[in-house]
Formats: sequence, C-alpha cells, structure tokens
Amino acid sequence: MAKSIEETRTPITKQLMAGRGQGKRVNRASLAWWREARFGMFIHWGLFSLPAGRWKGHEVPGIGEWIMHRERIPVRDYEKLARRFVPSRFDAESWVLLAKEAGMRYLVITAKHHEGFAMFKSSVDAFNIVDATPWKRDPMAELAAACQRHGIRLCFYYSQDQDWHDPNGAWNDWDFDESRKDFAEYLHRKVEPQLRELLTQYGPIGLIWFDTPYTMTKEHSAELRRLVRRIQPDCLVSGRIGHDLGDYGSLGDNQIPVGRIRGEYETPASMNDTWGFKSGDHHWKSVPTLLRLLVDLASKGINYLLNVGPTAKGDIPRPSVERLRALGAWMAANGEAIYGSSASPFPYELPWGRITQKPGRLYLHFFDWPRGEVRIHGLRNRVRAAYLLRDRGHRITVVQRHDDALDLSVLTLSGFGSRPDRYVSVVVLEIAGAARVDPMPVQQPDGTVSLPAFMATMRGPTTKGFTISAAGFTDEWKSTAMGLRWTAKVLEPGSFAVSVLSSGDAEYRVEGKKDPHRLRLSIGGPASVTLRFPLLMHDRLENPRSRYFPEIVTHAGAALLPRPGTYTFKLNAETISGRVPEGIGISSVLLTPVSAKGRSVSRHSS
Ligand code: FHN
Repeated sequence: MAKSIEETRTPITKQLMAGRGQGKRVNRASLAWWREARFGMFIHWGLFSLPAGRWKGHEVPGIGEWIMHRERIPVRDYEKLARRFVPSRFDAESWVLLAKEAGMRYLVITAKHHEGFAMFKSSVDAFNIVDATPWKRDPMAELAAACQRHGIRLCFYYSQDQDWHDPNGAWNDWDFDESRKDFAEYLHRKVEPQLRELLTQYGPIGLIWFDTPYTMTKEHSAELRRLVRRIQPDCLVSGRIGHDLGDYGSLGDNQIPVGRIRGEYETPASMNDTWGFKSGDHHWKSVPTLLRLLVDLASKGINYLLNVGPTAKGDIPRPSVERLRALGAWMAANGEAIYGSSASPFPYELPWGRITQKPGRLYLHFFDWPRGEVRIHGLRNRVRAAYLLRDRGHRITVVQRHDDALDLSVLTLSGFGSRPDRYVSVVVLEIAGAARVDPMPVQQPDGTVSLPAFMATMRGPTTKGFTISAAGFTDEWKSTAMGLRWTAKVLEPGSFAVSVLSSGDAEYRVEGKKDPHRLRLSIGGPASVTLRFPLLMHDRLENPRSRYFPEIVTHAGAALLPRPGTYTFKLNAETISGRVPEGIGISSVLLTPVSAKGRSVSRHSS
C-alpha cells in the first residue's frame, strides 16, 4: 500500500491532485464570489476531535484527524467514539460570527473526513452524528442557518476517496482486504447519495471541497462533478476532485508558491501543525506570520483557507480565537486591499513586503515600515497619488524617473511618517492605466538580484515533462539537456555571492551529499563568469514558505558584475544524481552583494 501523505508530506502539487482551475468546464461566473472573498475558514471537526491526538494513553504523532489510520484502529473500536461524542458547547452562531469577525467570507467544514463519519444527518449510512451519537443534533443544519443569517457562504469538505470506515472505501487495509475492494460500489452506494443529501438538505452550498483523489479514475471524478452541477449548478468543486476537473486549483497543504501564479488557486493552511484538534499541539503560528501569509497569498492571487480544529465539546481553541480576532481587526481597516484584489503586477516578491491591485490602484503592503525612502524598480505607470490606506489625508511623496541606459523606471516614495499598523501597513498608489511592470528580473534597491525559476526561459526537451510547478519549482528536471535562462537588469554593479534555492529536506543532506547534482551557472553580458558547483545543502531556508516544504540553500560561489547593464544567466546541469530521483527542484538563483551584511538569504524571511 502507498505511504500516507501524512507520513511523507509529499507536496500535493501534481495535476491529479491540484487541478489548475483553468479547465474548459470551469464554472467561471460562480467563481466570482470566491475570487472576491480571498479569505475563508476551514473547520476540521469529527470523531477524531475526541481522542485529540492521544490513544491508549500515548501521544500519537502526525496530524490529529489521521489518528485512526496512524494507529490502525479497528472500525469496531473507532465506532465506539461516537457514543461519547457530545459537543454540548457547540454554538453555530458563535463559530460563524467568529469567521465573520476575522474577515472571512466562506466556511468549509468537514462533512465527512477520511474516518468516514458523517457530521450530518444521513439516511444513507447510520455512522452519522444524528444516529450514532447521544447528542442527536445536526450541526450542519445549525451552521447553514447561521451562515444564512450572517452572509457567510457555507461549503462542505467531503472525503470522496479515502473512507476508512467503509469496506470498499480507500486506505483502510487493516480491517479490509484491499484486493477485494470495489471502489465504484462505495462511490455509488455512499458517496453520491451523501453528496445528494449535502446538496439538498442545507440550502445553497458555495463549494464542495473534495480531497485526496488517489483512487479515483477520471470518470469517477467527472461523475461527481456532474452530480454536484446537476443539483446545484452554482456550487463549485475544489481542485482535489482530481484529474484537473476542479473549478479552481488547490495547492498543497500550507504551500506557499515562490511568486505570482497563473489560474485560480487556494492554499489550505493550518494555524498550528494539525487540522483536527490535538491537545498536545501548541505550535501556533504568530499573528504577524498569519497576517503576512494572508497578504503574501493575496499578492500571488491565491485564496487563504485558514483552519480551526474545534474540540469534541464544540469549542474553537482559544489561541485560534485570539488570532482570528487579531486578523479581523486588521481586515476591518485594510480589507479593501484584500477583498476582490488581484495578484501583484510584479511576478516576484519584493524585499519590503507585497503588492495587491485593483483597477487603477496598487496596494503596497509593508511588512517593514520604511524609515526613509523606498525605491521600486520597474513600475511603468505614472503614479497620480500615494497615501496611507488608513489615513487618506496622509500623502506620500512620489518621485519618478527613467533610467534610459537600462530602460528602467524608478519610483521613489518618501514621507511615510509613523507606522499605521503593527505588522502590515498599507500604502495606496493611484496609477494611470492598467499596471505594467518590467517583464524581466531587476536588481532590487537592497542590491539583491533574484532569478526565480518561473521567470526563466526553459531550455531543453520540455516534452519530457520538464516544467515549473504551480509552486514555482523546476519539475522533472532529469536530463543534462535541460536548463534555465534569464535576462536581468543590474543597476549597481559589484561582487555578489551566488546561491541557489532548491527543494530538499534533511534526507537530502545525506543522499545529496553522496552523489550531488552538479550544476553550471554561466553569466554573460558585460561580464563572462562561469560557476561550477555541486548542489549541496549548505543551509536551510528559514521562512514561512519552507516550514512545510523545506528548501535548501547551496552556496554556488562569487561573481563580479562589473558594470550596470543587462546580463544573461544560464543554469545547466552537468550531471544529474541518481540518488535524488525526483531530479532538480530549483526555485531560484539569488545574487547578494557581498558588501551587504552577511550573505544569508534572510531577505526571504517574512
Ligand atoms: O489528508 C487530508 C488532511 O487530513 C487534511 O484534511 C488536509 C487539508 O487540506 N487534506 C488532506 C491532505 O492533504
């Protein structure tokens, strides 16, 4: 049997899982509310909330809702949890109001997770919250009513593939013989009728959040999609319906792409390291981290679906409530810069923060509030006015010039005054016309030159699957005939430390060391430099992006770029290691001026 994703933490970026949200059958008109919302609440609640990460007196590693799988708990034992599931403190009104207060516009709750337990009244299967618990209430009905009252879109998570309770559902091989499973039978007997219940018992549903489509054939996914459409034509389906049949793409859990992304995407994200409640998980992300993730994702055109894992009693843990309230306070003042916004016109991250946009406006989200002036390279529009979002009377001074030699527009902003918000402060730029930026990487005012893989021209036999993943990494780079090429503008010449960021974790330190990939970076233009280096792990990237998807830093050497000008950078593989079978997963090449303090890549931290 395949290893669980929970065990492997495999990035779920492949087409089968994610979907691109660009398929022909995409429900574009119905996507309007979802694009406008940008921020939603994920709720993982089920029988797994009761053991809360502990079984037979010991702490079970991994994410809380996987306890049954992790411990291989027999169905007959797991079922007994239902007899003790009495969420007497559950209050649909307060959950919905919390989502609203946080500035979230939709709520996606686990109607059935992989454990197979329906958290709604189901006449299809008695293993449901009304029939199998002494509580006997249907929380979905109560949530539906509260969502209607408060203008929040109700959406259901439904595990269509994995069902560890059902003899024919996927991935319980400790009670049921895998070789005798009839998946289609389960799909027709349980999944489809339960989806019908979800789509007819609770009024309009915003979307069905399908998940882990590992066993599904394309026809299975298409069947489910048709069923949803037939009953509620405006209901969306998530990318994890499988086979690229979603209305939008789903990135991996907690996955943060390197830069702007094409197509419609959402990142499901946890607030600590679990989805379902675990009494022992106190690894809460801080308010600034969560807030900057929201802004970061919006700046890349991605919805943020932030999770809470209520207890079996029905309480949303206090640390989650506090964080959501803090996010809500920020959204109340700055929501204009998030709701209905589009991705930054700059495809890459900027050193001081992020940008979102609406027609005629750019919203500059400062993570570090400037003391003096800030320069922005490459914005080609005339700026008509600049001011603080929180205080439109506070004008920011704007100076624009054009560097003719480099054909580069330089915008200088000053007069920021004191920081309006503690963690992220927004400046509005009113611009003439649709935003236009220099299409190539440009040296940043802090002297760094970042060359993201997704901005490179790809060289080589792309037919062999060589591509850039949605998250911004080279994928299927398994031949020396393949490579990347950039052209970038350098304003301030000098000596640079060159590093390469690529995917890899602790295992890489061992395997990659024995027989590393060997790369060559050739720099041309006003300079001619060649660096040859093994792709070793010298450092780890430490930032929110790498918390769940580790990235390694390889110091490739030093390069002198003697004059301002346009340089070319060619990255090729000289040898590809057989020890790292997934090939080379580059996210970017980074040049840091050596005069700058240290040569870390910490500017990526946020
Ligand atoms: O296996 C599930 C997991 O339990 C959780 O529900 C996440 C949320 O995105 N989805 C699956 C793993 O990707």
